[in-house]
Amino acid sequence: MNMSMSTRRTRSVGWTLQAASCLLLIAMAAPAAVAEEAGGRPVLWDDRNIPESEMKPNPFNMLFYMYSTEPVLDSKGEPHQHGHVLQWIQDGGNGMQDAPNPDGSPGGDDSLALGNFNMITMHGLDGTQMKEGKSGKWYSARYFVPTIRDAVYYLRLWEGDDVRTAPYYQNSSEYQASTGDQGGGMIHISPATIQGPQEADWRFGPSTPRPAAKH
Ligand SMILES: [Ca+2]
Repeated sequence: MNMSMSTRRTRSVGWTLQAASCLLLIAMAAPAAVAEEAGGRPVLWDDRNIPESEMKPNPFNMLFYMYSTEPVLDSKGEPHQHGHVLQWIQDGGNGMQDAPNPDGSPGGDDSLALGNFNMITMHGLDGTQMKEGKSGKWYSARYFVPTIRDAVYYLRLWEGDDVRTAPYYQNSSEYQASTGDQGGGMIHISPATIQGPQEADWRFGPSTPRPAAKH
């Protein structure tokens, strides 16, 4: 990577951080929206208004921003299409990325994250959110604010815009964070390691077919 590319990338990530801050302020003033439910947890999108019922203060002073600066490749070896979706998943305690349920919800002891969002739409990384394109890059439109003190999280990227029908998924496999522990497919977010903003650049493992529905 040459210097100009590096500078551009740094500016791009800086821009998205500013955009995320603006969106956070807008969201705080926006009217309530209806949340879906999945496995007993509300489905909250990073780029949509937060329902008033889910608006909570930042109890543990943790802000977590996430993205992929390298293209994530799909089952065909091509960059993922914009509009594909990612789940931000909380491990239930067994330390494993359990396979999803046939309906696309987190399986095993896992569940969607508790906080201000748990679903992310891939929009590319450069400039405004782009609905068209196949960059395989994404960023969270907001900082994640967890509403529990300690938990371990991971990402699941689906090859489609609906977790109920997307044919393949990929789990996060590695990350690079600004501080705290480094690497692995799962990250521990806790006041002991994060105070204020932190960010992580994620990579993903191989494509896996979605589990078949049981009859
Ligand atoms: Ca688990």
